[in-house]
Amino acid sequence: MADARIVEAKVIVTCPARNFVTLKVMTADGLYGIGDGTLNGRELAVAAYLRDHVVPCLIGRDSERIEDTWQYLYRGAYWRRGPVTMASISAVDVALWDLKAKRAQVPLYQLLGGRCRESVRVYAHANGHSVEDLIESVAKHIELGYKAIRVQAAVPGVADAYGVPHGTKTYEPADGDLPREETWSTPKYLHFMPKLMDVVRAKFGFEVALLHDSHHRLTPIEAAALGKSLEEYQLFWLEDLTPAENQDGFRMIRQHTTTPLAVGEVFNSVFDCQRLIAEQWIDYIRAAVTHAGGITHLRRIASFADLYGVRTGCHGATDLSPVCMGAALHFDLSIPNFGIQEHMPHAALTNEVFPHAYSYSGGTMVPGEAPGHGVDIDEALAAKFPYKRAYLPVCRLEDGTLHSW
Ligand code: GCO
Ligand code: MG
Repeated sequence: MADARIVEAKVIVTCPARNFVTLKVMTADGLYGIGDGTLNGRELAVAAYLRDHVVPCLIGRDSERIEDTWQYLYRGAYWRRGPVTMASISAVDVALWDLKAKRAQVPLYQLLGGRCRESVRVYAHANGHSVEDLIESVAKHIELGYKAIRVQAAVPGVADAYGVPHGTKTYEPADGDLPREETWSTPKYLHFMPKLMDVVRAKFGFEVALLHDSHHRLTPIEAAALGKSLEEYQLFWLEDLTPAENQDGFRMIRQHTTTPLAVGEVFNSVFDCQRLIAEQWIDYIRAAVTHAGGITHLRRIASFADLYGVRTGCHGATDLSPVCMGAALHFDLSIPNFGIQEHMPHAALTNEVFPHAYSYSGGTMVPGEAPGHGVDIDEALAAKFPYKRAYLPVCRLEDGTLHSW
């Protein structure tokens, strides 16, 4: 008889090219499941929350009771929501889904209702220090088979545009032992963007889907102006135009432009997007498995969004571990209102520490057929890369005012 009681749960913090927080949950019958709890720049807060407050509550619980465990950790804490809490709950939730699917010996998507599609459409990141560099980067990604590409380029006269690497390194924003300070100008950006999109469309035509991320830097009226100025370039989406703490800010953007809107990579609960979705102010919800309470809560968000014709576009940056990517691909495959999945490939070293069943080909990904979510952690290798403090940058306007990064 299988004994699914939890006997141990380990928090593993490792830095193979960048920091990751992983929870490994073990059951009495010798199975284990793993979940991702990485919160970029604040990793150790999640590790402590898990180790000191969550793990003691897990020992002896029935690992098969996923929903009940979710409710226990969410309602039971009294203090609800917040990125640290929700990343911790997610780590547990994904580990339990992994365990349940392994015990049933099926790939996770089978427990989520089975496949709604054959594969998952993904988008890549192209960027450049100049328009020419960007064009080269887009061409390279088209060659790799991507049909959807996010474009970010340096803005003339602006010291640090979002999404462009410093020097020749691969883009990885959390690179400072203390937060690096970047400088930003919205007027210069708004002036430049239509020119940029004009060049990209002239060069590549309208077949490739183009996306762009404003990274929370605009006011609602600036965002509305940007959306309007880019309409003729028919973008797949404009992302994070304005900070979304005030969901009503999106009402104004929506009144002025038909450019599709995506938001939500920093959301951690359905309550962060309840009005955005119900008022149909957005087209894509970007919440991620790791930051929005795991598969259990992300399914709830997606089901709610489906009622209003809003599709998903899960965050998939490198600061979400391969465990998150694996879980996201099972989720993407199984929901009716899937839109697109972000794909920012991990470093080779990260992939070595997290061997996985998922794969990319021709602009799409599949999670693979391994039981569970199909992602593992090589603990011995992980132990060779201890945590290294790393911060995301902060952003200031040209007069020194602190702005959203
Ligand atoms: C995106 C993002 C990210 C974030 C990063 C912060 O992929 O759309 O905006 O790259 O900046 O995840 O930790
Ligand atoms: Mg983003």
